[in-house]
Amino acid sequence: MMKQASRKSDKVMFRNEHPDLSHSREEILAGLQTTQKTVNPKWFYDEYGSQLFDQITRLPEYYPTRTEVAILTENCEQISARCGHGCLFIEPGSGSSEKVRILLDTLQPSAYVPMDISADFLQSAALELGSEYPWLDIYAVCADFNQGWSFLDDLPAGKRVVFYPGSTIGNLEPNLAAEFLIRVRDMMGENGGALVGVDTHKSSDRLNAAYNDSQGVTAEFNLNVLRRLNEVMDAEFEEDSFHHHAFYNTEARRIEMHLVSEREQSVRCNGGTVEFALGETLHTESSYKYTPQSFAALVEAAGLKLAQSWMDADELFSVHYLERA
Ligand code: SAH
Ligand code: AVI
Repeated sequence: MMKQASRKSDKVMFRNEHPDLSHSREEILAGLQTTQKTVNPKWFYDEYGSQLFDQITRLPEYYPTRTEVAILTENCEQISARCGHGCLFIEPGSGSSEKVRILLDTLQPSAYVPMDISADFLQSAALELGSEYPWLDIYAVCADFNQGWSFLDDLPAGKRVVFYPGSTIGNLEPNLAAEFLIRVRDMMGENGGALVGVDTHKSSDRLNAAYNDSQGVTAEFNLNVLRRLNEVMDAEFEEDSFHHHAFYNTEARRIEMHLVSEREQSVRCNGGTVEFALGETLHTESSYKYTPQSFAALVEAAGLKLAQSWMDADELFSVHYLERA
């Protein structure tokens, strides 16, 4: 049984390990003080941000979710056999836990561990999943997946498999993605694995459209960071003083999302001020795209190997099963 966990039902447990406010403030302030101002994309996700992301997944331009869902659906038997029936299935950045539903009946894990920074959204998603799958043990953990995963020590023993779909790995800078994979490798032990969804490098047109949707949902998602900064940093960012800008940086092979300052402004933040020149940007997210080869190189640098990979016919998205090298 998990320490400090609150029991939401017989089968659904919830544990809150959200980083404390002073730590969060220091981290955000450091990003606002660099030459290219940046904020970690985890700050998109409160209840509203998580809902906006769910809307993004259903947009006609946003191909990654429906492509990955098709890959998981078509290869469910093979993927479940790779992961191993009865494994402990851990999903960092689980969001609405939609994709795990594709695998659950076939995989029959010993337990499912959704892990997310968005506390309330995680809790409702876990309860809903629990009501749909009454046989499933769910240990929901609100935590930053870039920090320690020591809570896993309190969970049932057995093969551990990390499920990291959605190309969330693409939101980590490559050096941090390698560190993340090293943590996964350490955590999975000798016989564990990881099932990772990765968006592929492709035409700029397709990528630019996916991050500049015609309904403006991605723009709203991007601007939600300002609302989060206002709450967490006691700041006064004005939404209509910034606009959404996203583009594929072909050289770096990443989508960059920025908020562009529409004027010269001095924004009250954390008891001080943050200065923006006209046109200066706050870099809110990168979304790296990989070829199977460049992803294999990343994985190998972390002491892992691609044991099996699946792609759709148009090679828009890839899913990889990783094991220790
Ligand atoms: N796995 C789901 C959701 C992906 S969206 C899918 O494939 O559809 C990315 C998710 O990661 C969001 O739910 C967000 O809240 C969460 N997230 C982002 N950064 C995080 C961090 N540092 N720690 C924990 N969760 C994070
Ligand atoms: C969660 N993550 C993989 C999404 C992505 O595509 O990088 C977040 C997102 N940002 C804008 N649209 C979707």
